[in-house]
Amino acid sequence: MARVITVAAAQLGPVPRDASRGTVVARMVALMEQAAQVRAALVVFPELALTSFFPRWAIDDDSVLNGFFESSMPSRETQPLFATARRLQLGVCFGYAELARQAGSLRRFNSSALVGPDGSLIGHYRKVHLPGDREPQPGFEHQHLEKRYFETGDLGFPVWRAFGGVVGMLICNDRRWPEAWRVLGLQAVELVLIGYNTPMRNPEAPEHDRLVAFQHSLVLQSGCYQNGTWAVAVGKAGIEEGQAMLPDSMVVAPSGEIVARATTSGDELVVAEIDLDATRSYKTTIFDFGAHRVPQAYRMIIERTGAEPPEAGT
Ligand code: CDT
Repeated sequence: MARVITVAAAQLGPVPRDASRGTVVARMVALMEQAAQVRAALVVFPELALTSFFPRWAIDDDSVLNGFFESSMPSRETQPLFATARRLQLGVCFGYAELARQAGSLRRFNSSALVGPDGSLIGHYRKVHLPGDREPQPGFEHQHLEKRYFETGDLGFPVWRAFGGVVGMLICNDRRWPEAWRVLGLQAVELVLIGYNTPMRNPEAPEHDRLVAFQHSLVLQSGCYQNGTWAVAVGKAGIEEGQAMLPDSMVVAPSGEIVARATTSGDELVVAEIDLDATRSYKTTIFDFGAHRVPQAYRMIIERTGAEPPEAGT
């Protein structure tokens, strides 16, 4: 039996540094209204959706830095996202900078939240792969200081039973690492929700700049195909505070085909009707992990080469 749902990638155009949460949340609510009109079950927003991509700046003043973080979720300012989800019976996923108080100390993560159509929090993920630097790099027009502002996510790569299927989240740079996809794939993931902020230029390797869009779709298409899953990938696009950010939000099928794609660099809803059962014809044939994947052979190879063995079953 088909498990068909409509999903929407809610691409955001630039968010200025001084944009209030209220203005960004209002833009997000407008996109949620559009998603409800096409009867979407789920709308997905970018990484760090609520603010400008602040890791481009070296910020030394903690009170300024804290202004980009959420110390509770929902908060007074983000509550409208939860209320709108409930009012429209619409799931929502969005990225935000998380300031957590754990065992008396403050911890910072690059996180995403998954909210159900009843407005309650289904799950929460903390980004594992943090690109860029801890210290500002001399001569770079824009910094990429995620290592300065965030700790490595400590929640693993969980999946949730939601929206009629098995759902996981990755955040931006995570999508470039096959093991992140595979840990989700080993849990039979059927829909991966991915927000990103991808600069069009990488001053560390300008020779990659012409390939930014190609490598973005390459990892999404291969991650989906090799794990028999759908993905919704959503960017913060356009020229944000003088820095060009990749648009190209898309929905990718378990076949690896792109089924819907953004056509602008601004706020735009990219909609696709997807059948979660389309994952079956990959998970039960060419990528039937139980039948064809041989973890003990990987272990043997790793032992022979002297590398650290992975956890059992991974
Ligand atoms: N936000 C994020 O993770 N962006 C990275 C840029 C890496 S270049 C320093 C990405 O993988 O898209």
